[in-house]
Amino acid sequence: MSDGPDHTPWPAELAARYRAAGHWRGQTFGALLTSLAEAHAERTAVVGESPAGPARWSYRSLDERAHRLAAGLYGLGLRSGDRVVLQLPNVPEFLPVVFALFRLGAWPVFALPAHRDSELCHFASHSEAKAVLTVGTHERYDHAALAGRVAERVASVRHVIVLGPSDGAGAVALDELDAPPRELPEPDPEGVAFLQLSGGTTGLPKLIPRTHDDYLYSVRESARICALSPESVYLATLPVAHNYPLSSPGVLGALHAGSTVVLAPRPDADTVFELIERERVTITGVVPPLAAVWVQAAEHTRRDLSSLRVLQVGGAKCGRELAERIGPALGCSLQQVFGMAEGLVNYTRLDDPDEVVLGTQGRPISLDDEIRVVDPCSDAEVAPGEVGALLTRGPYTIRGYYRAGEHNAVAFTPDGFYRTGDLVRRTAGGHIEVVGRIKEQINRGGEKVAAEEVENHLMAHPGVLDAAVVAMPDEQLGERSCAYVVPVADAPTPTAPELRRFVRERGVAAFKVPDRVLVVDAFPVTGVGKISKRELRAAIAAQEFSDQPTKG
Ligand code: AMP
Ligand code: DBH
Repeated sequence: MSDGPDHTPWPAELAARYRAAGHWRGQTFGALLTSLAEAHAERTAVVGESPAGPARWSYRSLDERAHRLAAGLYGLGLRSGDRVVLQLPNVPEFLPVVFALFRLGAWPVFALPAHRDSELCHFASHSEAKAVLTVGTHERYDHAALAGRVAERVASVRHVIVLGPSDGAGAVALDELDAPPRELPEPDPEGVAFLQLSGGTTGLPKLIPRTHDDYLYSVRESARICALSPESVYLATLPVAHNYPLSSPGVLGALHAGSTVVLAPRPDADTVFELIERERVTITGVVPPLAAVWVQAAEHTRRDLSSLRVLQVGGAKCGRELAERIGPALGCSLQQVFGMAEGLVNYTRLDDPDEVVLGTQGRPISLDDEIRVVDPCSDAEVAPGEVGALLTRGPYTIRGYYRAGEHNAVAFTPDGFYRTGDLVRRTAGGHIEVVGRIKEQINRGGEKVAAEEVENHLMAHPGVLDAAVVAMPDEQLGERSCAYVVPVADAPTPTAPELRRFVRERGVAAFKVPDRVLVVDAFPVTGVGKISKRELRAAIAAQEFSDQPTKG
């Protein structure tokens, strides 16, 4: 699994073209923050709730914090190229921490707050991380203890760094990593800046190496496409380490434009509407199920939402009906976003006609984003307007996952196109409509679940002979996961609640625990004897379930 290079560079000829076109400008994220602090010194950069209380930091203060923290992390022993698993919720410290790591040239690995032992151990061991940087307790979960277990199990991890109170022995308090700024060598702008996560389709989530140059290009263009300015206020509603709220345009796009970033500690309508009113938020991004909840809540709210100009919806398909309700209910424009941590991001533009905004997932950021819509079997391009698998290549789409040679051979075409696994149709105007997918993944309201990862957890149970996880349609989340399980013949047959508990207790993010488990005698098979997931999906879609997915 640790075969393959850390980073697969673009071919020299294309890299030269991206530089000549001005896409790649040779600027690092650290240098960007330095220039932002000069341009917007006392303007508010970030607003949020830190464990220490409310925070409101200027660009100058953010810059100073990042410098001092970089020096503190250096003092601890972290160096350029070291990997650091980062698990922070939506706290203001997220920003100085990532910029400190960028300045140091250490690579954050962007874990989500929902990740547990299984995922964090994988990120740490696969990246041979030197440190885990986390929060003490968040949403009543002890993240410091989780990080401690990772440090025990993964030999490369030498430091656990904790934001806020924790009683973890041996952990370093983030607050103590405050040192006078020091000169640090400037990282290579064409080198890796961080490892982002893929929702994945196979066993375990893949790590995605993104460079300063490529990511900064997508961030700069995203800020322009979303019309961000120093007057804008961007609210990070989703977990900020995710590629979407990080970069599309996300907190980085907002800072790039000199806007104010507000971090929502929770995405519920009460919390968010209060923040929109108080901070005069102009733009935020959500997943479709959250948009649906807000649309309903907006009917009764007494909060003043009039500052909101744009609601972005992405991460999963926004249906036409929901799309049509957003403008009238929230008094703002809808922007659809179809992106992926591997690179390509599509937006509907703010001046697109209604047909495009309501009925498509937008078009790519860049004219240099190459798009192919192909027959999944032959890779031959389909006729214009027909449905096919989306392949893409371009100035901010990776050429290979981190240390994943074998997987790269199937995830990319020989000429370097990334196989997104999405089924799309391209309109005559060049807009993309997502119509489905060929990858074995469940998109649970924007949270991606790799079928194989969950199948592996289920098959670790002694009573399970075989498992197949498929998506089932769901009114609220778009999809939920359904696990079909064939029990071992001569052992007690495990029950559905038992198997769900078993998966949860193996230490996985809660959204990966199968929503429904069905124990069956055998799987339907295809002509060549493979499990027919198509038939399993059809079976679950045809059934009417009056009962709710089991909880607990
Ligand atoms: P990841 O590769 O884990 O970053 O997940 C990206 C995937 O999320 C895409 O390949 C799509 O399958 C899905 N996705 C993201 N945005 C949208 C959208 N607006 N509509 C439909 N699917 C989306
Ligand atoms: O789902 C995603 O991964 C996603 C959605 C919208 C994304 O990575 C992005 C925008 O950048």
